[in-house]
Amino acid sequence: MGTAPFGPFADPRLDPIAGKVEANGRLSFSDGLLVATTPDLLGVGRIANLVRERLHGDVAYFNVNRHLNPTNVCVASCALCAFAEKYGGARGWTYTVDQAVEVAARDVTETVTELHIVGGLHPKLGVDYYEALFRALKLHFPWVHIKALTMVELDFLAQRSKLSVEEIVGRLTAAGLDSCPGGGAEIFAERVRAQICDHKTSGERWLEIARTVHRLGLRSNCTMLYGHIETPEERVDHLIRLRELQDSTGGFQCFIPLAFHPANTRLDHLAPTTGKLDLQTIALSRLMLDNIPHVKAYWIMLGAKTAQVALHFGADDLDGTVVDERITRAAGGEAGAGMARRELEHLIGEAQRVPVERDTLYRELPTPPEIRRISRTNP
Ligand code: V47
Repeated sequence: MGTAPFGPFADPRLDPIAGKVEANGRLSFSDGLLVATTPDLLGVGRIANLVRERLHGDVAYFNVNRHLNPTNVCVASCALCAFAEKYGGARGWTYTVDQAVEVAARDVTETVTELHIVGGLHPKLGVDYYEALFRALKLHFPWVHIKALTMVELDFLAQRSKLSVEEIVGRLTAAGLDSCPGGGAEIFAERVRAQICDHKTSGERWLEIARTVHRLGLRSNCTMLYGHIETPEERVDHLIRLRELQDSTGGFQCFIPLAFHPANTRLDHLAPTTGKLDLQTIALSRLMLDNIPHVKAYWIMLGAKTAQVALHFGADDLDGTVVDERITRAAGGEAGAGMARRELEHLIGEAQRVPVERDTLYRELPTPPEIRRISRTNP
């Protein structure tokens, strides 16, 4: 029999999990494994939704953002990646600072609140390039939050410049860096990293750099790439390692499960993720990460349809308008052109959630009057 208010579960093994969650208890590794592997998708969805509504009620967040990839040139050659190009390769690009500002200026209007900036590990770009880039972007778009550079990129910059991560982060913050995105975490288990990403940052090192970033006062996000060669045990282990770090720093604001896209990668023999795995991973994340406030259903990787349903499986955020996304597009994703604010609001509203625009730090933003007018005339 199920535990009130849930009613019976198709998989009765979920009963004690629901009981623990209702009592605000923490799920163990074996609880997580059950949540990750049960055939009862709707059961885990209902439990995750309880947590999601306890934290955020009916609200679903989105933001108005643009991606900017100053370079795709990368010294690593990760099997999971379709975005990177070797130095000197025909598909490579590297913007000068002026070119990067020009690309951003194409669509950074006053309604854009965030630039999401990541790129390859370029052998010739040092910390001075990123300092100049952030300074120029702040000069042109002073209202925009710069969320830039993964733990892997910070590690690479530190090694390349023979400086500590503290020094790199200090210099970049002085130049305009406001927070860090969550990429590059992939799966922490070394068995998997050895096969899917040969960049040198280990799982341990990724966590160590995140700890440093938080200690220096910056917020960051965290991710998990799933749906390739990892086991459910490795997924749960990844989440527990993030939870442990969050217990200690409190610096993660959002977790984003990233659905692997195999096209154009060296793992293109793998099948794309299924709807069940996508939704179950959202629910698993919400249930295991009891100390990270937000779980993002990144519509670019999930597709808008699954992301909408994920708002009832534990997710409270869809990310944003995401103009000019290139990493997923390179791997066969079809959403690179971005989504209008009105479409995001419609997706959220149709899912019976209340759309709330946020900034990168999850502060609620008032709807600008001109947007209110447009929304009224074009519902
Ligand atoms: O680090 C790379 C992953 C990440 C593929 O912090 C792939 O708010 C799927 O981290 N299929 C970049 N995934 C995206 C990312 C992100 C996205 C949105 C918001 C935030 C945030 C962070 O994408 C990479 C890597 O883990 N990735 N290749 C691929 N073929």
